[in-house]
Amino acid sequence: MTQPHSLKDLVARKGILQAMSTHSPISAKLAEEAGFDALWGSGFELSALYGLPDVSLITMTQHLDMVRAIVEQSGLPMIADIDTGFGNAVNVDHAVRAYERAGVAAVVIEDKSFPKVTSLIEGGRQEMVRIEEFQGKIEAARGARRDDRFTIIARTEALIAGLGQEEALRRAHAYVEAGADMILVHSKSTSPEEISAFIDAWDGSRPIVLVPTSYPEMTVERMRATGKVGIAIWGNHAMRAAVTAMQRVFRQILDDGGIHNADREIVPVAEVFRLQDMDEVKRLETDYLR
Ligand code: SPV
Ligand code: MG
Repeated sequence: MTQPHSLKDLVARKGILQAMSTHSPISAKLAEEAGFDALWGSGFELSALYGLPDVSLITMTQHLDMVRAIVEQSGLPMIADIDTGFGNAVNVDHAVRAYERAGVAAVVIEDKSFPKVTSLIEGGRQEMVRIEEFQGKIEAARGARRDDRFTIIARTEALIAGLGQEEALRRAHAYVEAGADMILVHSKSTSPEEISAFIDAWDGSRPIVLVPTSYPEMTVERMRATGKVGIAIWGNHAMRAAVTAMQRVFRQILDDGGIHNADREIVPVAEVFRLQDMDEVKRLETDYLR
């Protein structure tokens, strides 16, 4: 399914959009049924799905293949996490063309150097590229898109790297100057104060995108009250929910020596058939198998 969504227009119309993390078409379908506005094509979740750390090991092809499979199964706008853009501005040009063709609504490009290290890890190596270099990447992304409704979100890791508010603001302004449609500012602080200080100082020239994984007191209501936040990304809750459920059920099956109790805790097979659209298979068989 192609997605002629304009995330920029949706934010302007609806206020804060809530994007749920996805790592598979089935997680995207569940997010859509639950009522989220958009999908986050998380690099962290896809890395975890492969059992790998989120340190630029997943290739663009692996991520794009999954994003394509998700977009085919969901009508929600997809915000693709393309990390550092898989290299320099030349790689960004190539990536943006490919992701736009795949039907995604937006990409997020972050200002760390390639290969990157996942943001929320304690003591992670957080190396940034120069501001001018990242401006070139944003300009390359703008130059590569065919439809200007395709939304380019510049992500600064200045707070993650411990460089402070002034540097985060300096970078965010420089990225707007280079043509970013929105600014994602990430923080691993466990209280919302660091992000609140950034938002207070922000001029509001572009909507802010937040991923409040480490500061969960930042609710949608609180974000709305700032008048400056456009998108809330719930960054890894699909994967963490899946891990929680599998750990619980796997343990129970071993403890019980059978599936008799676990079966009461999980959806019936019929629910998976529904998500796979087996009714459509039955219809096709009825109509065409002769
Ligand atoms: C992701 O989900 O891949 C993100 C968010 O980029 S975080 O893992 O918090 O950096
Ligand atoms: Mg990521």
